[in-house]
Amino acid sequence: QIVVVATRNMGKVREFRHALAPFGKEVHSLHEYPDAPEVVEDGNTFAANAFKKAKEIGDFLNLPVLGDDSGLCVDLLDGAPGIFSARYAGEHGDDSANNAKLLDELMRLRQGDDTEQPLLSAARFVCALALYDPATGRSLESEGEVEGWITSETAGVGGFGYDPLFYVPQFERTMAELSVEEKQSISHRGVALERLIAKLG
Ligand code: ITT
Repeated sequence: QIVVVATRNMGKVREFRHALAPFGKEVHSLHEYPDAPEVVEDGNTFAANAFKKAKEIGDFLNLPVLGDDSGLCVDLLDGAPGIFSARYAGEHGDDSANNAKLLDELMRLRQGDDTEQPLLSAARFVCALALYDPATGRSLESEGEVEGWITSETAGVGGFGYDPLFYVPQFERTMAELSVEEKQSISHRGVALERLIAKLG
């Protein structure tokens, strides 16, 4: 049975495939539907954008669709980049430019601090999910978060996005150093998906 996720982000797709395979679900992304429209992410919240992705693609395909809107909120940056995480450095989805900009901003703010503290700021990843069914016009929604720290140096090659800079205290490693299973067990997306599945009953 197929689950359509309204995303072009292969990092997200990999995680959904891994999480849903045990339920016998095959995950399709928008790479399988090249004619699907571009969804303009102009909502003010993760939840609003997740719903928009699910509804616009669900109505277009006439199939139930899962939308994921997620991002990184950094305390020292008053919650930025937040809903703008994918295009923080300008170009959409340029992970290494986004990471470089995040480090630049934090280093600038920390200038004058003479501590050798490698953890630059507390931060959290947030994920909002919406599962929209065009047959009923209804949607199920959930949200998940994970708390961590932005480190001064990238580490690890797993995951995607800001994972190499996001230090997870429970594991004493960055998100990019975790296996897919480990990441899923604590991540914003893993938590949000668990909550959505619980709502599905
Ligand atoms: P779609 O809209 O096609 O799903 P996107 O990458 O544009 O793909 P978002 O608008 O939700 O998706 O932006 C999410 C950004 O937040 C993503 O590009 C990463 O920079 C960051 N992000 C989200 N989840 C992450 C995770 O698990 N690990 C690292 N970074 C993450």
